[in-house]
Amino acid sequence: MIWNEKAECMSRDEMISLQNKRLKETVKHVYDNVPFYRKKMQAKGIEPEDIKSIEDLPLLPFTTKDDLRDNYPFGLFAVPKKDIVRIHASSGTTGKATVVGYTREDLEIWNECTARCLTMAGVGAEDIIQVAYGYGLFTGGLGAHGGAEKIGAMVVPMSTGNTKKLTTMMVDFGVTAIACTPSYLLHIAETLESEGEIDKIKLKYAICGAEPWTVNMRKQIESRLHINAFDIYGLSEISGPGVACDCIEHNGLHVCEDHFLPEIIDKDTLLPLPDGKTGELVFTTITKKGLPLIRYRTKDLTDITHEKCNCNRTSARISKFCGRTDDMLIIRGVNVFPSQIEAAITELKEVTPHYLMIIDRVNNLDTLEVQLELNKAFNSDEIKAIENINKKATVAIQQAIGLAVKVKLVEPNSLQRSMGKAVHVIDNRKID
Ligand code: DLL
Repeated sequence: MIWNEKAECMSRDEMISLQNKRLKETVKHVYDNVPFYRKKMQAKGIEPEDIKSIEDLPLLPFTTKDDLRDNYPFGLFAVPKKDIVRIHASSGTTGKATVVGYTREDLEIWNECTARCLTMAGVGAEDIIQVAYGYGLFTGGLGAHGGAEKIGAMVVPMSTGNTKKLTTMMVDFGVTAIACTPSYLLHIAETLESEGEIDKIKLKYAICGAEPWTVNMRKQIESRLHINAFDIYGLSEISGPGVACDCIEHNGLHVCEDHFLPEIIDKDTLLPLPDGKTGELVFTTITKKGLPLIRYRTKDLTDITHEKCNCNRTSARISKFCGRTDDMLIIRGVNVFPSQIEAAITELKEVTPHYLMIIDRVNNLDTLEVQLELNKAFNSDEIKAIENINKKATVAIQQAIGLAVKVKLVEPNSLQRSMGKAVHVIDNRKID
C-alpha cells in the first residue's frame, strides 16, 4: 500500500523539477523574511534570482545548530509569531535549547510525511498504534501521533515511562503497531517475556528511531516479537520523525525529498559528494514556512542513492547512519551534549570542572552515571554535607539535560587528567 504514490513514485525528472520550483520559492521566502539568511547571502553576493535549480545549492550558505542557538528563541522564524501554531525543542550544545516553530501548513506537511512512513511500514486505518515516544517538546510523540491520526489508525498516546501499563494495554487493546525507540522496544519485549504475555500480543509492526540501531538489533526485535520493524529518521530542526523511513526491503531509508532536499557533503571540505560516498547529511527544507532551513548540517553520517528501490518507490534513499561528526550522545532517545554537563557543574562551587559520564545499557534501558570530583577532601563525619552536594549536583545536571542521572562524587584529583583531548565519556552500550 502506498500513501502518496505521486510523491513517492514520480520520475527523477519530475522530482527535480518540483524541487527546483520549491527551492526557488524557499530561497525567496528566507531572503525576504529572515535577516540572518539575507545577510549571509548578501555577504556571498547572492541574490534569490541566482538560484535557478538544485544545481545551485552549493552557492547557498550552510546553517548549523549554533546558528539556531545564536538566534534563540525565534530569530530564524520566517513568519510572524501569530502564524506559528506549535513549538518543539531539542537539546542545544550548552544551556539553551534549539527551538523550532511550525505554521498550520507545516504541521499538515509533517503529518503527511510521518503518515507516509507509517504506511511504508504497513500501518493502516484498521490498526491500533501505541505511540511510546515522549510527548512534549520532543518531536517523537506528537510527530508519530499526527501521522497515525492522518492515516486514521486508532492512536493510543502512551508516551514513555510506564512499561507495565503499556504492556497491559498492548494485550488488552490488541495493539497492532508501536512507535518508540528501538532500545525501549527491546525492553518492552523483555517485560512481555518475563510476564509470560508475549504470546498474547497482536503486534505486527514497529516504527523505531530517534537513536542509532543496527540491522542485528532490528532482527532481534523482529524475532522476539514476531513483527516487522522499520527505521524512521528525523530531527527536530527539519520537522521531527518522518524525514525518512525504510520500507520492507530494508535497503535504505526513503527520504521525503519533495519536502526535504538532501545532500551529502564531505565533512572537512564541505563539498558535495556523489551517490554512494559517506559524508555528512545536509537538508534544505523546501516547503516549510515557519522555520525554513537552508543547507542544515545534521552532523549525521551516511550515504545516498537515487536508484529506484525494489518496492517501486523512486525517492532517494539514505543508508543506516554510521555515526555523527560531533560528540552528541543519544541516551534513552534524548540528545545529550557533554558540554551541557560541563555548563551545569561549573555553576557548583563544591566540585571541580572535571567530570566523567559513564553510559550503560541495563535491561535495554540506558543508564547514565556522572562522576564529579569534589573540590576538597571530606571527613567520614561529613556524610550529610556530601549527600547535599550530591543532591544539588543531581538536580543541576537533570535540569540541564532533562534525563535521570546518578551522580557519584569522587575524591579530589582522582579523575584522570589528559594531556590532549579530555576523555569525558565512557559509553559501554553495545547497540548490536
Ligand atoms: O530524534 C526525531 C525523531 C523522533 C526521529 C522519533 C525518529 C523517531 P532530535 O531529538 O532532534 O529528533 O534528534 C535528532 O537523532 O540527528 C540523529 O542523530 C538521531 N536519530 C534520529 N532518528 C534516527 C535513526 C528526533 N532512525 C537526531 N537512526 C538525529 C539513527 C537517529 N539516528
